Amino acid sequence: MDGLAVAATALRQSRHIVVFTGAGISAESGIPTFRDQLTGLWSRHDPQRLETAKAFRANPALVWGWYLWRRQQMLQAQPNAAHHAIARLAVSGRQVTVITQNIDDLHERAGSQGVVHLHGSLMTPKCFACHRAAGLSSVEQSVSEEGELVEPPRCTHCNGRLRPGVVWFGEDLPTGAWKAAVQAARHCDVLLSIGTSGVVMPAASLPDLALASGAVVIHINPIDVGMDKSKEVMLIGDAGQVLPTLLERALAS
Ligand code: BV8
Ligand code: ZN
Repeated sequence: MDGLAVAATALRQSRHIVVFTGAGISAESGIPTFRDQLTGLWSRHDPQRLETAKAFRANPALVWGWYLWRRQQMLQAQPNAAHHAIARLAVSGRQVTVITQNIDDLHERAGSQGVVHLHGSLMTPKCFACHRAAGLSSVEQSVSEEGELVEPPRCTHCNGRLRPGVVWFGEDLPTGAWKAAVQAARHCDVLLSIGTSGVVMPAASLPDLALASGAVVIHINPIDVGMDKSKEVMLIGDAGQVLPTLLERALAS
């Protein structure tokens, strides 16, 4: 049986599916990924310069401006066919847990509920000093181009600088989110790993955890990211094409 048929059969027979996504699922919505050459964010700058608390301390206006730019890109983007296919999966009578490394809200806007954000979200700024959540109204500012410096707003409680509500390198993942993700990976029948290069830990350990727990892992990516383990399927292609086709095959009665 070809990969698509194996994957469709596994999904059809599953009771609990984990959908684990990375930046690649938002690529067809026009949001740059990290590693893709040319368009990738990390091909234009060093993540350690922008995605750490140390970077924020050193240059809050640069980091805050960059996240404002990314938030604007997200608000101008629309969920794509892959996000919508995942939302449809959740109403197919199975338990579906969506776990994402992305900080955009495209899964939610496509209708997915209870999305587990391992690395936080652009929608939840908080105070760098007292960690209190700050309402979105605090993010009225806008930027006209990437790299523009914007001084972060101040916390109404302690006057500390606001920061993006994301997980930076060297920061712990939100405990509740990580626990829920490990639990789901341990107990699912199928884990769909979509649009991730599998580099950033500990998030990237989830497919291995699912495999070790006896699940089938299906990768969807234009490049082969498979680890050649048994019960692992590699579907080469764009998520916006492959996922709707796969679900059509799997859910066709
Ligand atoms: C932590 C939020 C404990 C911010 C991000 C081992 C164990 C634990 C930690 C470490 C470890 N080894 C190293 C570490 C440290 C570090 C780490 O993993 N470093 C890496 C670089 C080696 N991890 C951490 O610091 C984590 N914290 O472990 O806490 C701790 C505490 C103190 C001290 C030490 C440890 C926190 C990491 C979180 C970082 N924050 N994001 C923001 O977004 O700005 S990471 C960010 O990068 C994303 O969230 C994501 O996780 C990662 C990017 O990966 P992808 O999503 O996969 O995107 P990428 O561009 O790489 O790939 C896109 C893929 O899509 C490609 O494969 C492409 O082919 C494909 N694609 C393209 N188009 C399509 C497509 N696929 C389908 N369809 C398409 N159309
Ligand atoms: Zn504060």
